[in-house]
Amino acid sequence: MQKLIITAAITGAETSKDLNPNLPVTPAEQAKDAAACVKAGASVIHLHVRGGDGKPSQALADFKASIDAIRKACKPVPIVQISTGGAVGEAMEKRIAPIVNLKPEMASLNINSMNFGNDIFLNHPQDVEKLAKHMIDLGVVPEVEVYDGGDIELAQRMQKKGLLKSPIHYQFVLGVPGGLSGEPHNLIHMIRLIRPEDSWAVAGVGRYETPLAVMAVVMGGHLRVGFEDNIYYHKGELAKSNAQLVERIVRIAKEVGREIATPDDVRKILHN
Ligand code: KMH
Ligand code: ZN
Repeated sequence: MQKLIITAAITGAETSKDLNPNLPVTPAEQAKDAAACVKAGASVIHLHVRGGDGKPSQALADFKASIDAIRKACKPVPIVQISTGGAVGEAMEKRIAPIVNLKPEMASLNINSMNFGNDIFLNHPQDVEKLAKHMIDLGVVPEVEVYDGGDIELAQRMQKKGLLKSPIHYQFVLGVPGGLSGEPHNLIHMIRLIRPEDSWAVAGVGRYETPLAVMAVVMGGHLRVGFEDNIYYHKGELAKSNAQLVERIVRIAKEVGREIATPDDVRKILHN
């Protein structure tokens, strides 16, 4: 099995301090939490940023402030994966701008539209194509966010058109109302749809986070934990930090003998 890539999705766009006061939103809070996640074993930080008002932002200055603070605080320096999903309703130009201007090592890429809770997450084919082309041209590694089986077939069609390089690295985001739920058989179904050369990670939303992460550990996949997807440590008990969630899955991985990837390991695994 490949070494385990642990991504910490520390902030997200749909969460707020009202739901969990420990949510990091300022660059300083994000840097402190990311440093603890990296120390615990996370190698990738999936990054959404907030503006001064605490609301989701795609502003370059906000991304730059958080990325600089995270890179300074973390040892070793993690892969900072910029979110191009942003918050639902965000204009595509603003979602593309951080890629073109900041040229991150890695970024998320959402390729399909869907109902997302009570909202619509719109990803027009022409916009997706534009974003995917920028990523190829700039050497930004895409993590293809997929929420249902049809998204995988769409990614394979994009690959045929030269919009995605092979192998594809997928994030199966399971449990969003509007996408596939996080039942174990759904993860198995998603894994069966991808090509043998491709790699996968899973992000279970809410109560699905830990069981799906454990499945990834033993099945040879990779995983994502963090407040973007889940704010609880146990049912009814808020997590104290993102690092607490990373620490738990690292303990489990070590118990079953799965080695943890460092950021440099991830660079070798994913930079093709
Ligand atoms: N906030 C969601 C609408 C991503 O980061 O690429 C989209 C999202 C996915 O979080
Ligand atoms: Zn995200």
